[in-house]
Amino acid sequence: MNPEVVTIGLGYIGLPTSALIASNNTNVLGVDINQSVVDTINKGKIHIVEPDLDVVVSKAVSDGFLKVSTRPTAADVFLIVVPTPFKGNHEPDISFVEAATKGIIPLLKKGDLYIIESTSPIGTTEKMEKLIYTTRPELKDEIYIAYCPERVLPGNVMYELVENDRVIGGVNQASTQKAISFYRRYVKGELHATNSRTAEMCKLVENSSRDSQIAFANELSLICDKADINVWELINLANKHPRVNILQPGCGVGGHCIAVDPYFILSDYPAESKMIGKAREVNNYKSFWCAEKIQNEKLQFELKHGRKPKTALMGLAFKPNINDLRESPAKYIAQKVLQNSNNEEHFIVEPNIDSHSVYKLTDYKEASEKADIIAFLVAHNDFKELAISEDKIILDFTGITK
Ligand code: SAJ
Repeated sequence: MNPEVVTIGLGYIGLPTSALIASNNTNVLGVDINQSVVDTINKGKIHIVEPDLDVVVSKAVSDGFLKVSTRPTAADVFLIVVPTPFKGNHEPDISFVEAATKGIIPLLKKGDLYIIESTSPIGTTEKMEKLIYTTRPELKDEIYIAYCPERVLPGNVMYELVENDRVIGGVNQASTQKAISFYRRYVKGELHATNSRTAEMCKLVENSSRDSQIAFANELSLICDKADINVWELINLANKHPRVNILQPGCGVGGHCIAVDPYFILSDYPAESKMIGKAREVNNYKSFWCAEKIQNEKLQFELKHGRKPKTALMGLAFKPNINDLRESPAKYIAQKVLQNSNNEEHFIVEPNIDSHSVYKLTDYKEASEKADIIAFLVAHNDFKELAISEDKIILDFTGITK
């Protein structure tokens, strides 16, 4: 018997989505090109770190509602949840969406629903519609095609998949309504109808908006450093205004969404995307600036003490309390500092992972005791409980010691 739903891509979003749908007693076939991912999930296990996901996957697999394979089969609903990275020049790469679509085109039949969830440049859904109907002209207007972006926060995915509102844009009204009735079975949040282009842009805008807001905070941190003002105190005070809500500066913006999605607008609309582009520049520059700051502090120490300092680099993850290092500014800073090092000692700390293929990791307490300079790159909760002796030089890029 064919599954009702086929999901293509079993990563950070595809696997939780497949598991959620299957846990509602819907037969799901999850598809991934990576055989080891398929083998892991078929054993009821998971290959990513996300709270509560293991339990839901293991139950859905043992109940028989979630099966996984490297090949799709016919189904009634197809969800495309593959990555859309960018190429070297920051241009979006939709080749995975295209390949996934090509893989299911021969399986499509009248009445099927095809949905893209992958973050995509504007017009991708229409492009895939064209691809489908060029290959299978007899299906023209006989299937439903829509775009529905995910907007879940890593670390809280299983809750947000159900509770968040969703934006759903079909290539026509019938497609929008068909997709809405599908998501209504699994999502408690409101489902907002629109067209596919607006839905695509909405996802890009959400993350670009956050990027711009963080850039504002990061810019303030640079100004405050020169003006000898504590930026954390400043933001806290400014936020006492009823209509001001400034975010927190950090050592840059990382992850695979906020640091990536703005380029999807920028590369298609370069002349118009002035602020969006500037925000990316400011956030990237902040990481470079942090690395320089550490470098300078090391030189000052050597001049003053006549010996090279020991430096602790606290955190490698792209944000607090996770083990995900993708596009991590902290990792970039560590890399830069080590590249410029002249055989002095560094302690690389990341309490959320056991080991790293490049860096030798040091326990955070040991590192903070042994180091002369302690640079906080990520505000992990573990670091908050550290009792740091007064003779240490602290570079706090995260506000953790504020
Ligand atoms: N950051 C700051 N200062 C802040 C907040 C965040 O420097 O005040 C930094 C973080 O340290 C991190 C980066 O920004 O390096 C991104 O972290 P995040 O927690 O803001 O977001 P992500 O990347 O984990 O998830 C985002 C979310 N989008 C928005 O909040 C608009 C999530 O809802 C999306 O689903 C996700 O991107 C995605 O998949 O697109």
